[in-house]
Amino acid sequence: MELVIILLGFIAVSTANHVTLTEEFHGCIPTVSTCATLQKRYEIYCEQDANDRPYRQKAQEFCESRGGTLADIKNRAEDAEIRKFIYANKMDSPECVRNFGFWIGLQDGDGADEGVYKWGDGTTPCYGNWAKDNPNNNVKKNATSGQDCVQLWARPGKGLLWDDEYCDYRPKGIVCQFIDECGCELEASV
Ligand SMILES: *[C@@H]1O[C@H](CO)[C@@H](O)[C@H](O)[C@H]1NC(C)=O
Ligand SMILES: [Ca+2]
Ligand SMILES: [Ca+2]
Repeated sequence: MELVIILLGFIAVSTANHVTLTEEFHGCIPTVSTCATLQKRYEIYCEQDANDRPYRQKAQEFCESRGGTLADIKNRAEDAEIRKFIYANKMDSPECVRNFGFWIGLQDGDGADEGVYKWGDGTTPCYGNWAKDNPNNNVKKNATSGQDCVQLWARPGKGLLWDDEYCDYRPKGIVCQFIDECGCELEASV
């Protein structure tokens, strides 16, 4: 019951602030589509509720509740489009993201998987746009896991470049994606 209340509160806060954008999906070698008109649509949300923990997991569940996932940014065009929308709608401001970031669908693991980054669909990134000195797996606030969840970094001067962040330390904005599969499937090329 508690969970339902928190989630509804989150939706009520967030829908007022969200922006939708649509673009053609270009995929990322070696992932190709069998369908020429596959569409990827994004929804970008201001900061989640401070009670919405664990933050990164709740962000993914929020996107899933809308029929999507956290965004996989597979190439420069998608990355640029998302940044352009955030800036055009002033969503990089503290009024939208007091904690200076937006969750995307990239994570690494711990132990042997430290530094092994995967998108939500299980693919390894073939495009990256990391902020200077990142990913750095900072362990100051979490000695066990360090930083395993990637954000678009909205701190002034960081340019929405990618930064690995603690998964459950600060609430963030959310970039969801929705793929219209138009009756076809993604296939891996040789
Ligand atoms: C450290 O991060 C892990 C994985 O996100 C989490 O399960 C754990 O609770 C965190 N520990 C602290 C002290 O925040
Ligand atoms: Ca890490
Ligand atoms: Ca970092």
